Amino acid sequence: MSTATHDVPALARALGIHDHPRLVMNPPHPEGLSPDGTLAVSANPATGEPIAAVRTETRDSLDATLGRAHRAFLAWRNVPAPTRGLVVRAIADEFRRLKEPLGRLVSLEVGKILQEGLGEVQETIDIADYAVGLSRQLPGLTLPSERPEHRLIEQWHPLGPIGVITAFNFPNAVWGWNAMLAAVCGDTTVWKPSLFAPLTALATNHIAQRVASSMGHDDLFTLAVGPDDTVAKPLVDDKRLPLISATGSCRMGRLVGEAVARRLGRCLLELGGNNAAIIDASADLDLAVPAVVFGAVGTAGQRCTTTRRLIVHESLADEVTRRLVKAYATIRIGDPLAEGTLVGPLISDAAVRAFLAAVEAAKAQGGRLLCGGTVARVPGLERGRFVTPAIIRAPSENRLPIAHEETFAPILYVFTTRTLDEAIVMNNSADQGLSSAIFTDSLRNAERFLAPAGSDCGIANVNAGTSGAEIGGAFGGEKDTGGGRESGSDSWKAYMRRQTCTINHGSAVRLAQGITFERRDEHPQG
Ligand code: UN1
Repeated sequence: MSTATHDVPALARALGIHDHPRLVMNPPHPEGLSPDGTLAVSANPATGEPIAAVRTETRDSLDATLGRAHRAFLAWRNVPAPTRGLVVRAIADEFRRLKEPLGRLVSLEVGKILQEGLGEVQETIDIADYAVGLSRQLPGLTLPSERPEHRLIEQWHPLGPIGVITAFNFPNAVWGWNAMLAAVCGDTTVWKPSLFAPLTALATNHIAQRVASSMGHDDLFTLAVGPDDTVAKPLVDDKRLPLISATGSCRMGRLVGEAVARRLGRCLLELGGNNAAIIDASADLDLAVPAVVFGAVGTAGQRCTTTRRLIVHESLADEVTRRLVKAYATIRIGDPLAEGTLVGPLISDAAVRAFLAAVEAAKAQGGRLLCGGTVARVPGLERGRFVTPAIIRAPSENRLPIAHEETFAPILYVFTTRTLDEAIVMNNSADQGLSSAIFTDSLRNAERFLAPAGSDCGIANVNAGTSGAEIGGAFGGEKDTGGGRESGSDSWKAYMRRQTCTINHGSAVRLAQGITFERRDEHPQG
């Protein structure tokens, strides 16, 4: 293990936050919120040791932050979109330059392996590039007017400061999806990050704002670190934020959704997933098995797109589980920054407890534990939150109630089916509807999976796993996943307000629907 990779002061210097007024090195408290609530202490989940802390907001400072974000919006909305794109382009370049230290910080703070930490920063670079292209588009429509000498158009205007609430597992990229689109759309952002990842948030936000300020635009990106009652709740309730974009649990999403609906604001919710992959009788197992392994154990099972359920044709079930168990046996669990590690720690001791409890529940419900399901001992990292990824085969009648719960950990429940119809019903039986996949060499089965009566999820892949979406498509899901769409395609529309304009270039008043509104008894035209 190289010490340089764990050197937080060096990372802070590389990222330009070493003298940030909100950063506190060597915090005098264990991880979590300090007793007086003024510090969010971040820990390395591979060691349990605090690494640094970020000063939290007070009610007053939060109000001031919102005021600054709002004032910045009033100016930013008037900057031409392609000029806004130039700022985002410069931000993308800075993230390119700092990809390595920022990716390391992500790994250090939330425990994902370095490849995935770097991949996450790349995802922010990708969405920023996408946003730059969009800054020359943001297209409205011209529609045919029913009236002579009239024109009917739709245009898109900036919406306002956007509240962004993110989870620990993508502490950089999910902000990127929101903030980079918001910026080209003419909006500013106020970001409340997870208390598990305040350092990544401080660095990420600072990098973007430093670039924007150097180009003359202050307060485009603001950060509000703190617990839910002093930060998230006031954001969610604040009318100055016309849109709240929130990523996290279904429970959190319900609270946010209700509160924002009460003030008739807009919500963009990206909540949990209980994603399944189907392997049909024709599937190429050399392709399917590695894809399922990445989907199930990547990011230690802590993606909202993680493969949690595997639905296998009965003719292949034994072979698939045999190959999976063999593949799991080769997975190196350990320091996420060490070369060769594939599975890092879970985020917290509570996550480890939830993992163990789910495994116990599955066994009590008749599930057969094929491998893993224990705490993993990693030499030199005894206080790390490591577990051995579990594969659990459901009993023959496929009844396994625990599989309906999203445990944010690497547990793969395996079910067997006889027909594709049965498999699709099972895929769709989850409360959530985020991601899904089918592995098949049958064109007909692939198309049936994608047809209206097929997968009910926001993401449906063929011969590609449930996780690891590119930024170019819209990202999000149905049912308890919350219905929001972020990232690519036309997700930008959520960050703008639509205006429909009727322009009369004639000299007569002409009413729609053929209405005449005058005393003479005339027939309407057309
Ligand atoms: C999340 O887990 O909240 O598709 C986001 C993926 C990533 C994003 C996951 N691109 O797995």
